[in-house]
Amino acid sequence: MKPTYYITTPIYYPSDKLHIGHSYTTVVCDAMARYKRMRGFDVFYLTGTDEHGQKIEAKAKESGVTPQAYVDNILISIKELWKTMDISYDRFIRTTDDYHVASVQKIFKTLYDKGEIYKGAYKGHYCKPCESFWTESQLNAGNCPDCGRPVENAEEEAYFFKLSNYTQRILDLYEQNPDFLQPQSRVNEMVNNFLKPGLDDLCVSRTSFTWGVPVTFDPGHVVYVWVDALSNYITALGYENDRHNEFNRYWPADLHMMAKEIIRFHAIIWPALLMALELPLPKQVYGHGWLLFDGDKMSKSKGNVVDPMILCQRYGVDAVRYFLLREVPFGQDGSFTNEALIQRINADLANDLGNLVSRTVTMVEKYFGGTLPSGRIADALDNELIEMGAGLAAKVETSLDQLQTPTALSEIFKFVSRANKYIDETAPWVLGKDEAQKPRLAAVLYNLLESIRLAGVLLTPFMPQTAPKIFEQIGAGKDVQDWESAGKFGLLPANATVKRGEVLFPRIDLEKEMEALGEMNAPKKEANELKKPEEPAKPEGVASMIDIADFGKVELKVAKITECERVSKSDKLLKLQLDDGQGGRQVVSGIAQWYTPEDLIDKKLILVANLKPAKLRGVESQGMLLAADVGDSARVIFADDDIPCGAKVR
Ligand code: ME8
Repeated sequence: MKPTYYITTPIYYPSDKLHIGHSYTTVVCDAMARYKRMRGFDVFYLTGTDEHGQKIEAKAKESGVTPQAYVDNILISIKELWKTMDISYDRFIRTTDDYHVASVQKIFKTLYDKGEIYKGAYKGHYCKPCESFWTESQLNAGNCPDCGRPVENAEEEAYFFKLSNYTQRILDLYEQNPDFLQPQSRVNEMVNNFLKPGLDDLCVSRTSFTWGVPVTFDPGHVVYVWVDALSNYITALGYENDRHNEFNRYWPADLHMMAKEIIRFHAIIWPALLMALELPLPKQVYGHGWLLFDGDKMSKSKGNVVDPMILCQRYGVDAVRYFLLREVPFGQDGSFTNEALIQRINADLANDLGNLVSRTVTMVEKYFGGTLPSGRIADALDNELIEMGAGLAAKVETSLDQLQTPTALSEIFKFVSRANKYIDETAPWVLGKDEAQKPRLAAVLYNLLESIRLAGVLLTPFMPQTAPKIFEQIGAGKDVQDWESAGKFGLLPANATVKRGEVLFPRIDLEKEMEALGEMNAPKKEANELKKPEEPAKPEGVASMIDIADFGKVELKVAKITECERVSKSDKLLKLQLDDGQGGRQVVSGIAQWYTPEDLIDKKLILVANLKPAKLRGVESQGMLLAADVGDSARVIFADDDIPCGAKVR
């Protein structure tokens, strides 16, 4: 029996179009799934959509459709994207699938019957945009401490999961299974920010909205977010339902993959729920870094989304996949820029790989009419290439077994470069001039074809559309395309016939392309946009006008962030120490969802210096910093580094 490998992406919110950040996780998982299949594993790759909740309910209302119609519509583009990107998932789960809903209801009831869930009340104030309840003492001047917007009074009957009982068991889990949560830095984050201070019980039902899984034994309650969402990993396999039947075969999961912002839910709440259900725990939870765009986490709400569909249309699916898998050291944050993408395509794919294939195939056609003779003369010059080729699969395996797709690809491309260098060293065009050198020339070209085959096999999980094109051009049959065949140099039959094909990766003119992209991004000018309205009472989007004296009451100053850390037990708050040019001060700000402390240290920002101090989550805040609202999120307004601390802003 084959060993099994169960890998999952998060289930994505279908609240908007998916962006290149979602493609990142999905493509990494796809490469791993393909790799494991090639290595003989019985793979199950799960992805899907997380379709319930108040946000979706509100968005549907805004669009004038039912929530179900709203998610059905977005689902079409999500599935289309995964099809385009060649994502080889084995199942796509929607949390609105009837079997999932029924399973979640059973799971909730089981937890209740076991005494793991109890009824309580959620009292306080509710911030609608943040979907957060706040207690009186947490409010900032009566407003939401995260976004500063007004809140509504609220008290809600709710069920709670006894998460607080699991603090020690989760700590033990990390200690006894160092691989459970990776990379290691995420463990420190969980332990210091959440486990050491002690876990709070978790609100798991709501009555203030209806778009969710109904609680069977208490009408009016719907299951709240994480019990519904996290359970997808087991309901998709048939846990507590008859629709599917793979639970025993694939559970526990080998790998839950996601970016770092939802690690807490997967590495604390999920194992606690599974412990409560007395089910085995996943073998690994991996929190990769963020793809940053202009230094920000790219997200749907920030307006700086790069549409993966457009990128695939312009550059080809495999070029985009290659970039995602190659560019960013896995586990860390990395930048996405169109320029970097184009440079990678030109340097690695067009110049190195594409050229190697087209030069080699052209020479085999030119000197031998497309088929090499069997008589070949070897030379000591060949040894380095052959040895490197024979050892390549093992190196790629080592990297991939640690999820390091960038290292695996870098090894393959080192070999591709080595093969290109081999062409320069052996100078086939010189050998081709002398009939007596033909057997030597045949050996050189065979070594090149074989090198290309090895690279093609090992590139298959990453670039599933390019590998077959390579095999076709070099005449490599199915029997020399499997993973095992990459472990040996010399398996391509001597009489393989090459066939020149299309250029694999056309070179892109960087300057022209950047210009074209710039035009695509430029806001479209309406014909009447240039006409000024006659006498505007106030600019559009402005709530009320003030005079200069009103503005003068606000003291704005430039300050530098000297220290920064998360406020414990809060997902949203960061505590910043600022050099304000006057001995320093502490400010607490609700930006932890969008910035890590490392993003902020040493940056300069604009401080509202004369705001009355307030306590946020019990931590004193002396002022606030300026940030721009972008969709549902906030972006800090940074100041130039050469402006001195304490400089007045007016
Ligand atoms: O969190 N860089 O869904 P979501 C890298 N429904 N990865 C990114 C990214 C970026 N800039 N932006 C998004 C949810 N991702 C919940 C999950 S799971 C039971 C429920 C990827 O649509 C990354 O994998 O907000 C991140 O964790 C996920 O999308 C969040 O997707």
